[in-house]
Amino acid sequence: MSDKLQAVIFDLDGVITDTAEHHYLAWKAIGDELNLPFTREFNENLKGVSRLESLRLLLSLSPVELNYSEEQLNALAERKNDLYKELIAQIKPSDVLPGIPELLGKLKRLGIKTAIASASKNAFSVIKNLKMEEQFDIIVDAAEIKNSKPDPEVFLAAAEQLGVKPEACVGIEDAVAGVEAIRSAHMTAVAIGKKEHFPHAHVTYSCTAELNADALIELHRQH
Ligand code: B16
Ligand code: MG
Repeated sequence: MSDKLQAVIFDLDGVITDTAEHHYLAWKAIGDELNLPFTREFNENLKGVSRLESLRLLLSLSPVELNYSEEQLNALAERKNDLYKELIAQIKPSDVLPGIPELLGKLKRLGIKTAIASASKNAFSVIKNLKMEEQFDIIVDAAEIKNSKPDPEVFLAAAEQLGVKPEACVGIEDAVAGVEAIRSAHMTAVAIGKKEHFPHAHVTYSCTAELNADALIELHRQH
């Protein structure tokens, strides 16, 4: 049996709010400009992955070899980010995903700590627009993380900053790379999305409304 559950570590985009959709729309605009066959299915590979790595994946869809200079690549990534920032400027408190406020409230009452472990350098802006700055014990600064998901670094940093052992944590993710990161961090992994995308998750829920503190405690106890 594992240690008692002490912390729940949340991914941001696609778990706390639907910014996964905003990332998709911004990349889709860049893909359309470059005439790349970018689909929602392919977008699953970009979730949780850093901005430049996402661009590299997008460009890999080209049937011909693209020889962009580093400067051109940075300009494309910056343009995607400008589009994304325009979209997230509209985010408001009611955009928090169903079930999240109730889950955070229950975890607080139970004395279970919470953190955000996002790959996004825009995470603080999103949390600010949601007016959720006070609701998490820790928000890891993505700018301080050297190795992006699937590397466990951001989840391990969250546990360390909370002062808990990784084994005492549950991680919640909507990305394949994110679930791998949680597993590599030796945490209990909860996925949000389609079951077939997440063979390595300990449990997969179709949406955040299905999250429940008692079920997370029980799941963690079993792993
Ligand atoms: P940015 P998460 C990730 O956030 C997104 O899933 C991914 O699509 C994005 O490329 C990455 O953040 C970097 O974001 O360009 O804003 O720095 O899911 O880990 O919260
Ligand atoms: Mg995500």
